[in-house]
Amino acid sequence: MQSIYNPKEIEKKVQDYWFGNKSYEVVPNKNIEKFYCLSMFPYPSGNLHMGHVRNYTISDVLARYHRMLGKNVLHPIGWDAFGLPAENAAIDNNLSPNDWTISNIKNMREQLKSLGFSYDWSREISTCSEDYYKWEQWFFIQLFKKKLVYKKESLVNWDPVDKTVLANEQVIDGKGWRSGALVEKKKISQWFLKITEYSEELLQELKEIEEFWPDNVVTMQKNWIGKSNGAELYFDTTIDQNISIGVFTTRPDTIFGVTYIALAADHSIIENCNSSIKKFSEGILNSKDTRKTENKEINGIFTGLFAIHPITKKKLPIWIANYVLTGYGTGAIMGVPAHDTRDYDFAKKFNLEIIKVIDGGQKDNEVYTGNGKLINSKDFNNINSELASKSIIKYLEELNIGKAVSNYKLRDWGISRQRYWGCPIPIIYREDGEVMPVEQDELPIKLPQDVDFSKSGNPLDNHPTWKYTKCAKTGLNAVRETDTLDTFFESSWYQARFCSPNDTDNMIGEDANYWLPVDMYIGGIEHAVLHLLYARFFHKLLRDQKLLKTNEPFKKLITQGMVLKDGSKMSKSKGNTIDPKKLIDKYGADTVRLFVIFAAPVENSLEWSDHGVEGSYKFLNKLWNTGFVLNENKITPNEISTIDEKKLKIFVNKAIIKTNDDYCNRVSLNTVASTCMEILNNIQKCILSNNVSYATLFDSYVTLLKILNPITPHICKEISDSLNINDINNWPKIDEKYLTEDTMLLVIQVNGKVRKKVEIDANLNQNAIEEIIFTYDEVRKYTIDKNIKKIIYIKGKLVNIVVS
Ligand code: ANZ
Repeated sequence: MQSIYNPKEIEKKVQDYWFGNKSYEVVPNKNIEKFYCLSMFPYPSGNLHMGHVRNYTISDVLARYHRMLGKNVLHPIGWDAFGLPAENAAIDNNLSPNDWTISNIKNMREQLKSLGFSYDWSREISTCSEDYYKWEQWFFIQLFKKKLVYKKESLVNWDPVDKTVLANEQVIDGKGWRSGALVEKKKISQWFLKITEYSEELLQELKEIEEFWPDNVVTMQKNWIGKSNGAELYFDTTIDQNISIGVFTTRPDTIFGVTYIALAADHSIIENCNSSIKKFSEGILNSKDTRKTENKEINGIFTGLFAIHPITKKKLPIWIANYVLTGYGTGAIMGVPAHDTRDYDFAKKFNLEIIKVIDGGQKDNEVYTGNGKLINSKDFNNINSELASKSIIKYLEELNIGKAVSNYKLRDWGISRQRYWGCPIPIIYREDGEVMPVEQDELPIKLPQDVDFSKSGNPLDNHPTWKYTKCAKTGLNAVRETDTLDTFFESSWYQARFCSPNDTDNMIGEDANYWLPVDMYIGGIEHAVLHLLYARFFHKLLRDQKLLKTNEPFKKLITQGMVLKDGSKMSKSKGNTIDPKKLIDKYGADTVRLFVIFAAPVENSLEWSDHGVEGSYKFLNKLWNTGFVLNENKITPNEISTIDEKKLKIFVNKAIIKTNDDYCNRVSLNTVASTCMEILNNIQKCILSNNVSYATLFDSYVTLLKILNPITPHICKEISDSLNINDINNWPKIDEKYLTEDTMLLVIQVNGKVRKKVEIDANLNQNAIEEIIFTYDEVRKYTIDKNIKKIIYIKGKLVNIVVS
């Protein structure tokens, strides 16, 4: 063993060994418990950043730990390789998005390797490869046949900077999630995936995982699905006997408080209105302001039309209001100003009647939105809100003018993008008007390579020849769909493809039923809604396609915190990034790994500290030096049994139990690292005091290496090779004997006089005790050169040396 820790040299050597031996390539084995550990795969932007390093170190540590328990661990990596940045880079630098992406992948692959991540590299996938997107096209066709994908003209969120449509999930506070531009409304024909058909399942099956997912993510999923229980009620109108207006309400108990009806700006009734009202509605629809209604100034217009209250038969004015959302519920509401804040504001602004029907002890002129006793509600007076809601629904159901319904906020997923660098949608528009999928044997529909990015708009649409084709069945002329798929489509099923990435006959092979669900999924909280919801949805689609057997893709989820510098997020735009590559060059991968694990609990944000990195490096040097010392000279005697020895054994054994719990149940990795630091300190103290046997020191050190092995695998392998430790990859065993501190106070007498009192191991036998007592100066002083006649030992209490 070399005397100096040289990470550069040993890390390269160890990595070559892992790679050369395919150490982390796995195949299914029904006799071994599996563990599928996955990090959210990276977008190949060019270089790894510290956020990647943190994310991938966490999953690598967990993968390595579970391997030490003897599990069959799948730990794959790949590239989420389609998307706008490649196209933008192509425009800026006159490069092909494909070349740009491939060269970025090459670079980042090397960086991942330099960190020693234990990936099964034989499973590497890239979503922009034809082998991958071919299956998306195949699946799109299956969904088309099942009518789970459809095209419709719709108002979309249009990002004027990226010149593309955005899904609702990609609009954050009215701005594009990538460009940050204020999102506009535009009407175009789009492909949609019917995620709404799975709303209830997406909600119900959360129950299978919510115990293992962070609470906030579960809540965000629930809120996004947004189930409301209520009723749909029908109001006749004075327009025509046959025209009624359906409203959705969560408060049927307030029916006697309805004083007007309000419609969303795209409601069909508006066709019956005059042109100035139609113009007003269009104004609302074209409003660029897509922010939530709460922030918008309330506005509306009276249509001149009336509805009839279903019970009181009173005439109710029909208004158009900007706070009634299009596409939610029925796009119409019953206005109850006394008990709904928005309705109250509206009624105040336009001088509409306010009728109090729920008594919750509120003052006059106060909106009360809670439950209470019904008043001014005829036969339903004095009944509690909840019961009244039920009775009123029942009453209206009997009259056939209402029914109980649930509504979901979740909207169908718009998957069309007017961009080049994505998966082409395998649809053709035939000259006879037929819209149909291509034949399966035409797949993949490849992206053309000769693309001109200098024109604005969709490069696929601009391509001179690509879109012109013929229908394979009829020979009729046709044009291809030039929209490509939203890149969230690719990241929704990669976890299943990793199970049989090279299968050329199936989208997902049988192996997926061995590996899935992912046992541990690690990624950023920014994916709490978008990616996780889509991936859950896809898993159910694939299950219903009989390709998978489980309901959920990710059993346990960990959302790691951000990496901060000086309190703010590390980002290129802030210019406060730390380049992982430079750090690895300077300190080695193990130091970087140890730092990101030790510096903070995985779910918390991690504040960057150069000092902390130095500290990690120092610790690894100390670890190395201790190994060197233990290897070179057996400093302490082999046969000795002291309190310190037992203390060290107890400490180490307890540490095994604690760190096992930290790794496995609590996923508290920073405390594993701190426990390792304590073990090393204890070992060093014992070496200095020279009163612990070599065997115990060595065993303790081996245990330390094993516990630390998942976090800093290079140094642990190199030291264990040097010290001939051959089971470094097995989790350490506990010695049950050393779990409790069992000591006694021994009184040592010489000829009946107390000469020393000492705390010693209660389990020592008489021989061991007789040996120990003569090591104390106080005892030796009275016994040296004396004739020892007898030693009397009273177990667990006292020893009397009789001398003459
Ligand atoms: C009458 C009422 C009285 C209401 C009351 C509330 C309180 P969630 O929980 O979000 O589902 N609503 C229905 N459709 C709407 C739309 N398209 N745009 C805006 N608001 C709409 O809310 C359901 C409630 O939101 C419904 O219950 C309706 O107002 C309103 F004291 O009906 B309520």
